[in-house]
Amino acid sequence: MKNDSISELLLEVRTKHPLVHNITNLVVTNIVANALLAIGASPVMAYANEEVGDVALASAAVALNMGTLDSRIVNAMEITAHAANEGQVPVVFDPVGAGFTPYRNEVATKMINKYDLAVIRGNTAEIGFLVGAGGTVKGVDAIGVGDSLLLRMVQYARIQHCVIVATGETDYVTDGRNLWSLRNGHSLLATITGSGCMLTGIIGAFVGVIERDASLLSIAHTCIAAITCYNVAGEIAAQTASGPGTFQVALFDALYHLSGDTVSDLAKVELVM
Ligand code: ATP
Ligand code: TZP
Ligand code: MG
Ligand code: MG
Repeated sequence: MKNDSISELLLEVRTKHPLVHNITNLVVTNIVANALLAIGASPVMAYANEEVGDVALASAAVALNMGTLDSRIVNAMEITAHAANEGQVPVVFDPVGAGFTPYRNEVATKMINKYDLAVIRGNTAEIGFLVGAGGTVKGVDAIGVGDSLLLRMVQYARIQHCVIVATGETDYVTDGRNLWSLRNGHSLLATITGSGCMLTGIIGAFVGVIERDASLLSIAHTCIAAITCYNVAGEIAAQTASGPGTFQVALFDALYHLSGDTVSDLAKVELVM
């Protein structure tokens, strides 16, 4: 993947202002909307069963996040995913806390098996659990990574026909054939809640500006662009932050002012296999 395509995709987000329908969690709703606005997208948070199908169909992409589940939200996620699939609107799924409780595992498995998901984005432990590679989930945080994660991720993406993103200090992206490692970001991202949830929304914004029938390779490139923009913004924010509080504020500013050229210069993307 060429670094200049990262800045082209960022420019597309800033000029098209894609509408991203988020069903996200109670902890992060506001910051996900603000992160999307800062990067140039247009967020809408909508949960009512009566309208989610219409909202999904009017959107450029849908981002579904399992952070604070209940049966009403699961129902809304199902109606949304069904409508999005019918309308060829790409769905990004964040299996927050998969591996932590049987309920989360059941919902994640159902969403993955029943609907076409363009991208599944979780931390390494959540993805490790889903792909059968182990890893330990403590609430919504990763504390251990299984050895076989990378190979199993690739196999799982091929079987499910989707792109899988596993984040952490190093992020991994696969389209089921290729595997990339991404080494941008900053440890302060792990000190604020919602850093993964904001990234999931931003991946939605980027996937929302490419063609609806894009190949998995092209969706994977788009995820790499989104993650690299976000993580370079994290690096820039860390330069002025004195801790998690100032870091979160600086992250919005960095997303807003982010230069495509800077991202291209600082990108650390490698094809692993
Ligand atoms: P968790 O629930 O464990 O916080 P998450 O869903 O928030 O997981 P993370 O894996 O923390 O997701 O990733 C969120 C973002 O933070 C990603 O962009 C990732 O690259 C970045 N990130 C997380 N930890 C680090 C780190 N130690 N160094 C650099 N970047 C990091
Ligand atoms: N509890 C349920 S959802 C949530 C918490 C703390 C936020 C998780 O956000 P992230 O981005 O996965 O760290
Ligand atoms: Mg986090
Ligand atoms: Mg998460």
